[in-house]
Amino acid sequence: QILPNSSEPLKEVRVEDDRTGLSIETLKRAFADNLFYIQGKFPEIASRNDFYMALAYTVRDRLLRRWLNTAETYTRNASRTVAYMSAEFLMGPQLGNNLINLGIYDQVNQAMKELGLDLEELLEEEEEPGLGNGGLGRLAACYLDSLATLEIPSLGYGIRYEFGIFEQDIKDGWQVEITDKWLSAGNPWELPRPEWSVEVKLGGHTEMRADEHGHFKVYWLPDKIVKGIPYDTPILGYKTNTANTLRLWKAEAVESFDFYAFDSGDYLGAVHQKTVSENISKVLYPNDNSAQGKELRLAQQIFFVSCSLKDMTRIMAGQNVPLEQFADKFVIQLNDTHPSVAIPELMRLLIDEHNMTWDQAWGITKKTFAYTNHTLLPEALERWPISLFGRMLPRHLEIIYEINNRFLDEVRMKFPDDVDRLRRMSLIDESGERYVRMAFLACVGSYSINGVAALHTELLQKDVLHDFYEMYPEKFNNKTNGITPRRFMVLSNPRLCKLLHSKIGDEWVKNLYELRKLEGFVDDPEFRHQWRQMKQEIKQDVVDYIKSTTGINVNVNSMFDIQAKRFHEYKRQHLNVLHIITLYNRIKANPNIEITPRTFLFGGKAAPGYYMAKLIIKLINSVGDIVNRDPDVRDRLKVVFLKDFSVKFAQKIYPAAELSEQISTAGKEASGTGNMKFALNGAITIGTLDGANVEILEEVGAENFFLCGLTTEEVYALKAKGYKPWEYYKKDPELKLAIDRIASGFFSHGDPNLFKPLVDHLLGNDQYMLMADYRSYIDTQDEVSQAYRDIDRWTRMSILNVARMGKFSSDRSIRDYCEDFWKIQPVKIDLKQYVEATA
Ligand code: GPW
Repeated sequence: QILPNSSEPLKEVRVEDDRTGLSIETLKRAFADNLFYIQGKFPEIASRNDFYMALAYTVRDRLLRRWLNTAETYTRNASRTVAYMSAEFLMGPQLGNNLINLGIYDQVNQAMKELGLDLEELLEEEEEPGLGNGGLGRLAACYLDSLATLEIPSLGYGIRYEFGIFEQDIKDGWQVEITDKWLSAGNPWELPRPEWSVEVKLGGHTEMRADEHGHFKVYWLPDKIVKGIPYDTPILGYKTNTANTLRLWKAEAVESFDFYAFDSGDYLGAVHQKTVSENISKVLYPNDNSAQGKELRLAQQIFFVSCSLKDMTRIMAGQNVPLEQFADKFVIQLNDTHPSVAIPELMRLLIDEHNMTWDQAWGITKKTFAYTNHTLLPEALERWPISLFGRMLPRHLEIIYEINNRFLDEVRMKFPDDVDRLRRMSLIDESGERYVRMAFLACVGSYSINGVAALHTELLQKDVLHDFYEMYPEKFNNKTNGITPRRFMVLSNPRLCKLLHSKIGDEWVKNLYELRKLEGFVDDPEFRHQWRQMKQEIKQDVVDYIKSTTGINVNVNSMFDIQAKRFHEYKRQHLNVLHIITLYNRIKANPNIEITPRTFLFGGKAAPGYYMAKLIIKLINSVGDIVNRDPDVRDRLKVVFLKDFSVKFAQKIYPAAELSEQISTAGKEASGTGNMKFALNGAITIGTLDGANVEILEEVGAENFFLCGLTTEEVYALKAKGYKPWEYYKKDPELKLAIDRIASGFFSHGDPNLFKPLVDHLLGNDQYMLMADYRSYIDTQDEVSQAYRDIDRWTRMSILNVARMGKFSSDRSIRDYCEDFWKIQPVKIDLKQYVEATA
């Protein structure tokens, strides 16, 4: 680090008021300045995006002061830091959230108004960074918000994908994918830090050679090197001065490659090499809860993990912390196994590049990592074919073999003469083609293993990781997921916030348990009236939105019944469809039947290669086409597929929900977090005893939750005794008719082939047991319809759901992580008037 050595160094630089001031006048001046000097536009020729950018830079300036203050404090104190490693960060739009967390939403709103602009419109303009698939990526983003709000020194480490999750269009009822060019208009929230670039080795082979002292050492001779460039985004806490960092790596070719190729005259070859390197951070894999085992994906994993670990050693060197203290300086949280190759990579760095002994390096590694498991689904558990793994990471494979040898010795010691156990627990699956089992590697290399909801953790211990639980019971713990109330309430639901403000103040934003105070108002008819009024206004906005985007007329007085999440058979969107068809069939059988009017809203993407999920989307649209047009229905049922579900869109939709569909097969959804977002916004859940639904039910009370379906034990028992979906179909006339209508081509212009694969699945093996849960689901839905007719009862339920959501704040989750095993304390950041310049 170069410090100015003049007798009067750049000690203090005055930070311009226009870059820090929060008054309306200052904000307006700063905005005009940024429009002129950054965008290079005057108002008459400025586009809406220019105005958005000018405002974004105005806000970023205000973040920068807090960001640099924070970095400076952490550096000076060499603070213990959480490194949250994740292949996905589904951040959502930044502008609105930063306004909320800075506490200047109203000022900026007013400033824009005085300039003749509309803040809402500018917020709409932002292209969100969709660098995640769903729950796992969004959880990472909520955790960054809570870490900053709780003033915990932390860094998010991930990949700066050039293309995030694809944009979804619907053509003829089918999903069509469009590439997500989120960076095309520029990203005002990030700062590239090329000076902190690092190099990552790939491929090649290893050799034993004597070093300069005559000691034998392993050398890895890669056949490829790529450069990682960090891009930093500030993560501001809510009404604190803490601004932590999200550091995402972009892959580029190293210059030496160009020189090499130029020398040999292979100009096109050099350019090609460049493309190959840059491919690494090109695109997010669009699979949720399914591991594809692709080479490029492994390259992404080692790429960001290696960059991040080297970045951490650089930080330590800058703070004069010796490498022996790695585990004291950093705790690395592995967001599922996607970053678990960090375990052998840290071993390699410590041994090969910093000359530690195996035992020293292993001692540090085991104290550094903590692993969060997010799924029980076998197809989502990552395993890498040994051949592929060894080709790309020959040194890491050697290290994994050595970890495995020593680990199996430990197992042998604890469980003598148990050969089958050794086979089951080996980090290498040798039952057929050989694989590295990444979840097992993560278990062995971490000091903590956590599930994401109580039931999920229990099932991990009983089932998927049972052997590891017996081996290391002390490592296992539960950390039930949470969501940030800043984005999913303060920012997204201003109407509800206003009402809450008038009754219980704003303390709940930082302490969500404060919502309990609402319970005192459930018996107040005036309050209940206001509550309903509020919901009605929000619903009307969505009605208008649907009308303008799809042309469909939705009855604002119908129940808004919403299922918004990734499409996956285990999540059972098609069970919801069977309910819609059942209601439709009842109307067809008796057009004058009494029916509670409902609007069924669906949102979510299917993985591009997941045929069955895409067929379910097509089914929803096909059923909608019939139901929405049939005059017998008389507008009592509407089915709407809201395309391109995203964080931005989610924020619009959760507040309007009245019924939240959380109907996964018991034992399949690790936690779910959409369930929490809906309930926090006053929707009532219809759900199975799965994931965090169990805990939501526990918190809100059974009388404020619609429970349906088999329990996990019942699912297991039914599987064991031989599940026959056909029998349910035969015995239940409503079920039979619903299935028959799909199978006959009723919803597919008479074509019985279109949905045949789906019908065959359901009547054949029905892996997710829709047939078994159908009757319970339908009967519970009938209770829902009854309850909705009792306006007072429904309103009470809605209020009590909100009042009892305290537990599901991500602040609670993060506090639990900190206290239980991160062992890390908040660090207060003083906001200085001046920023020191350290050249
Ligand atoms: F398979 N989750 C997800 F475990 O969104 F890696 N994507 C994924 O690829 C995986 C899990 C993985 C979700 C879980 O499905 C959901 O139940 C959970 O609430 C969420 O992760 C956050 O923990």
